[in-house]
Amino acid sequence: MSNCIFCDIIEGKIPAEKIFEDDDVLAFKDVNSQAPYHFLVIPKLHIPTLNDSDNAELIGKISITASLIAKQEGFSEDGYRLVMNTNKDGGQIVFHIHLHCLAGRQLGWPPG
Ligand code: DGP
Repeated sequence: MSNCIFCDIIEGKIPAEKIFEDDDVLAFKDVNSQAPYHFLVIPKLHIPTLNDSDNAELIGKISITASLIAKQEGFSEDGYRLVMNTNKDGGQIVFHIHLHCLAGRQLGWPPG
């Protein structure tokens, strides 16, 4: 997809600190980190928002990928937060579905 920064990362046109990649998903560090661990998991398929997909397998896979990385990185027991911002009120800035994984400190609730 042209004009999508995350598609450009998938295609290697923009550099990113990649954590995990397979045929379906890519995980990489968020450039604007909000926690000691802050990475994004995205599907390689361009889907603008959660409103645009009923692909349960792929949407589920990004969650499972985040949990596997949490185990691998050793913060699954202390815990983490998964967030998918959707559209204006959700604070979505990049319109290619992405799951934020935040961890490594006590996270506040409710979010601001
Ligand atoms: P959201 O508000 O949910 O759309 O968050 C988008 C996130 O994407 C934000 O936390 C910053 C991150 N981000 C934006 N552009 C880039 C980039 O070029 N590289 C990386 N690694 N992260 C990016």
